[in-house]
Amino acid sequence: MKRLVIVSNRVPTPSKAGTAAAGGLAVAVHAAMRDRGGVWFGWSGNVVEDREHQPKIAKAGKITYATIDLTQEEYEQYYNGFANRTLWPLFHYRMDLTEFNRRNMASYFEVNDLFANTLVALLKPDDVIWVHDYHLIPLAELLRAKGCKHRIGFFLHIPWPALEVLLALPNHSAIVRALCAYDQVGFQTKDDLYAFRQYIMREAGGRADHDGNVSAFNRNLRAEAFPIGIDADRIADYARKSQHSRQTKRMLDSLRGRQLAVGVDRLDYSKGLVERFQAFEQLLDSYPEHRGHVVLLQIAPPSREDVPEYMEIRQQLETTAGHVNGRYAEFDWVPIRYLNRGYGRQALAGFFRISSIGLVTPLRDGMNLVAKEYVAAQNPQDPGVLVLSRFAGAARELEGAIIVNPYNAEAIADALHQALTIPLEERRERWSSMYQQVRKNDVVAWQQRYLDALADVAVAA
Ligand code: ADQ
Repeated sequence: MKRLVIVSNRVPTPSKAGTAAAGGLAVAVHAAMRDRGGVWFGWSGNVVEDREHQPKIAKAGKITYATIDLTQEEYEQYYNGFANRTLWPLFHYRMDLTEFNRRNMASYFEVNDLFANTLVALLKPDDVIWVHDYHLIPLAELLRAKGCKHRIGFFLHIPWPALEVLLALPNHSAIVRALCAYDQVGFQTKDDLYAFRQYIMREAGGRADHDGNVSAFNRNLRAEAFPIGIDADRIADYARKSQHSRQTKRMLDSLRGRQLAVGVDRLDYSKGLVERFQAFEQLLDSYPEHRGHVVLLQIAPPSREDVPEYMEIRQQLETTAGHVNGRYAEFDWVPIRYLNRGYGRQALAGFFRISSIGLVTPLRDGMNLVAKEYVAAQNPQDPGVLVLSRFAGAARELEGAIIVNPYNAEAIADALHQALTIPLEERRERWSSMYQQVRKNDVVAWQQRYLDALADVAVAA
């Protein structure tokens, strides 16, 4: 088997690679690499004054970690700037939050060039390279410019925006041209793929057929949807074990027979958290019978704290939680328990298992792994109900969920009421179809499908 080289912006330290602290991409990539092994290359997460020219190498199990540091300026312009204040908001349809300037864009290409230079020195002739996510779209084009003839695939973890939205990016053409330097581009859903094909055909004057063949910018490549999965058996196992843990018992004791709805998200404006709290308030408003009988547990550790929009969303959320609790709390019941911290995967699985509702209502999300983790963690005899945004990629696969429009507080309140009162038989039916899907398309199946397809691409010699 050829050696696999994975490239992602951030490479977690070996001890953190499989933990929840690592976030969606890292959890998935680590699970995918655990058995096959290979090299994982990217940013160490450290910001330094003077960078060393050689990457740091560390080994754990079958994985070799190769990392480089960034300077303060690169961190601000490439990472906080173009990646997280331009591409992230735009690709999540937040044109109002999208900031664009040429300095940040130049830094984005410079850091990609730094990645390319460092990576070239690590490569063996037969390596297969798999690049992840929006931080590194230009990498293949820059590698090719240095003579790299390898098979290179790309997977986008976030949504690909509709044509009209993407056109608001001043350098959209350079970005899509760069993407076409890959041999295979993978998206989370068919909707993302469709939007990409629209750009190729209508804006780039290229061709994109229904079989996934794309020709544009003098390149032929493949583009397909590869919905990402989770390590379903492991989560199910964690959940079974942790239902008897001290932490889960303490949680159950504190509920005193009340029903629990759970939300677990990075603190990000794309996750629809303010709207979620408002919808929960609407539930208490429209259905007074649930007052005092249901609790919303929202776990949301801060992320990207140096970006101003993330400070703002944090404040808004605190204000909204305070408002709902101030309005409805009793001396022995608080409607929203809002926790600004992360938990281990095992503890989370235990919380999922004892929750009657998994509440996943992003305004836009490439996939949303939490939705799948919630399903995997349920007790088959007495499963909870997933209330899921139609704008999460996961909604395309999890048809047993109650699908909601995350902007519509009244409709979410109705869905929550339905979920709280649904008969056991229907809960089981809904859950079992979702569980089968989550197990069938787990993270190993995902990486296998992606890499098999990449191996089949006809690459120009
Ligand atoms: P994220 O935006 O990070 O991922 P998500 O898919 O939900 O979103 O993954 C988050 C991961 O971190 C999950 O495994 C979850 O359990 C964990 N996590 C979240 N909050 C946590 C907390 N408070 N404590 C502990 N663990 C927590 C990006 C895209 C998604 C896409 C993934 C993978 O935005 O759309 O699904 O990559 O492709």
